[in-house]
Amino acid sequence: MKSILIASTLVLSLLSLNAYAHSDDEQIAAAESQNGHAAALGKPGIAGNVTKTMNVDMNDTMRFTPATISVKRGETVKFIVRNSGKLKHEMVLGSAKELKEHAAMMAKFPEMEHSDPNQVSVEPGKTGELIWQFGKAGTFDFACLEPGHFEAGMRGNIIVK
Ligand SMILES: [Cu+2]
Repeated sequence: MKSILIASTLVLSLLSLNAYAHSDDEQIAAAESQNGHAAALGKPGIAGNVTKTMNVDMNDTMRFTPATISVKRGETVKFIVRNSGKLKHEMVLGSAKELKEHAAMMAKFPEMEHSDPNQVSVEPGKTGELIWQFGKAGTFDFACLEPGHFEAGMRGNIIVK
């Protein structure tokens, strides 16, 4: 009886070791695919290459309109982003994971100024522009990372076909 107990304890600890290793591998795989994902999104676009212009509205109900945007692979899109609310909003392109991490950082450091080519911050009543050349086909994400806005659902998808 005792030997069975020892054996099953051993099996259990082996199982948990295996589970641990497995989740580690998964984390690495997830990180790798995330990096690939970010690069697949594309790169800052050049104004002269714009083939499509899209109007996006942001407002204080914490929504983007439209919240789903379809573009073609390789296409350079100019987003004309209007803030029709009374709060500051922004449109940031990225992977869901990056956006989530960035949102957490913004929550910790609300005064943090950030400006990258994959985003546009727009003051209330103003309009900003973001030019982006999309890469591979896939579904990507965008969000507003003003503190609390991402969490309130201010996000959308870009479907690249
Ligand atoms: Cu916002």
